[in-house]
Amino acid sequence: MERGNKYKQQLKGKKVLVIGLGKSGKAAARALNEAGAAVYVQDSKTQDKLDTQFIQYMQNEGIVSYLGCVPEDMTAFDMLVLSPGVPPTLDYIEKARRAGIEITGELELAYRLGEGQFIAITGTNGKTTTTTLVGEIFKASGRETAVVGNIGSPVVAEAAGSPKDKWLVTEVSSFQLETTESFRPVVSAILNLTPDHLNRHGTMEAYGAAKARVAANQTADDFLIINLDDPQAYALAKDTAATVIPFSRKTVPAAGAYLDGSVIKLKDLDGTEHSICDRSELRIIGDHNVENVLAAAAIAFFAGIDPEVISAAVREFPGVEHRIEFCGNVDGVDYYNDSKGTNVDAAVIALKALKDGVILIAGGDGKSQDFTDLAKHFDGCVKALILLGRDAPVIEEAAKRTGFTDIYNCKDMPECVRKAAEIAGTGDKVLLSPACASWDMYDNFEQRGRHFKQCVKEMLK
Ligand code: UMA
Repeated sequence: MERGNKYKQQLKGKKVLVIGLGKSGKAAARALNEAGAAVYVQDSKTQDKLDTQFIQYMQNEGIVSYLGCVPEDMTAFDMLVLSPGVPPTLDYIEKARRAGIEITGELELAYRLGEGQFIAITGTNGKTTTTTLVGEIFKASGRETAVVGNIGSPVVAEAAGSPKDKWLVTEVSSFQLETTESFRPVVSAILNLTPDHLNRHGTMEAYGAAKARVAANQTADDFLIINLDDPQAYALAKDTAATVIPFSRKTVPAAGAYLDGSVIKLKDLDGTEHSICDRSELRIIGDHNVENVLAAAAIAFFAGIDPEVISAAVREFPGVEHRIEFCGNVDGVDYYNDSKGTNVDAAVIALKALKDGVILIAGGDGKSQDFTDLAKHFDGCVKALILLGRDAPVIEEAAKRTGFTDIYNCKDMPECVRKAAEIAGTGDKVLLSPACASWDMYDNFEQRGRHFKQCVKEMLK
């Protein structure tokens, strides 16, 4: 019997508690309900703070909820399905684990509930750009494609009941991978590995181990596309049985994707080479984007897509919102929205791409990061630093330690943008790349990025 139908049968009548009622939890609860499970839901928020439409759905379907509280008896359930933002180490979840209750996540559930084939892309940075580009290439090839996951749309909504010829191009986060068990993508990718989410994972080892789970169940028939130029990321290839395919800007691998001078090329397992395009033809800027293109080209190629289709899609790709997104020129100053720069490494990447004359707006929820590496990149690149959000003082301290003193503290985004406009001269670039999560001031990085763009737009009027 097929994977999805078999699992549906196992779910019938099972008592499943879905934890977290954001995008993932709501989609998981719906899929479980449709599969015939007895669904329960829990969220730390009270009912008045949750989606009214979904509350109505739960009432109609007789789904029991624990809102603003936790169930007293966790042993009453057969399985827990965690949303990615819910740490598996919470007390009541640990209690259930100790009682032998199965604990899984939305990604694993999605995998079990359908037949679709997975492409799974992880890494600290570049996931969304690479996933979007891979999605574009797959669509251009004529395959039935859904672009899902950490990128913003729950996997289970597209994967449950999916047929074998449907491709789920999935951005996967370490949070989602932490709870996988049998998840096995046809092609996986690890783009890079630098410190992030250490407040959740504790150590770099644990964070890396979560990322490595993307290839844990792959076999030699599957491919792991991995960054040869990033030793920490590349080390994660050691435990997989997948066929490992490197991509590199610096060396020519035996098979994989690489730069020959300025030409992006692919090399098949038998040594056959294919030119994709010159890097100057790309519409997205920076070395990091060359890496994203190398990874995307290798992913698509080893999933069986024609190099000509890859070449055309890569040349046309305009980039993604909130990633070094050009949002206008006001009085000779370029404004860039990089709200997705939610960690130090991402912000450094944006600084490197813009090179010099940068007025940097940063700050937010710093996730216990060390900002020294960010501050080290200011010299010769950043003219002024404008800070906002909860962990602004931590960044200020790191900047001052490196001798950087052109620092301004602002209370909100409009004040930041006004200050930046006041400081910037012709030819300068104002960059929002916070190096922090947005959660101290906004619901998510998209809302923060849109607010920045709105502030810029108002100056354009
Ligand atoms: N909640 C609890 N208890 C907790 C934590 C959260 O009840 O301990 C509840 C919250 O009250 C809220 C719900 O859980 O109602 C939110 O769940 P969630 O945080 O898992 O968020 P979702 O809306 O389901 O969005 C998640 C991803 N969010 C996180 O991983 C934090 C989204 O990635 C993803 O797009 C979405 O699933 C669809 O798959 C966002 C993200 O910030 C973009 N990801 C991190 C990143 O990229 O750095 C990993």
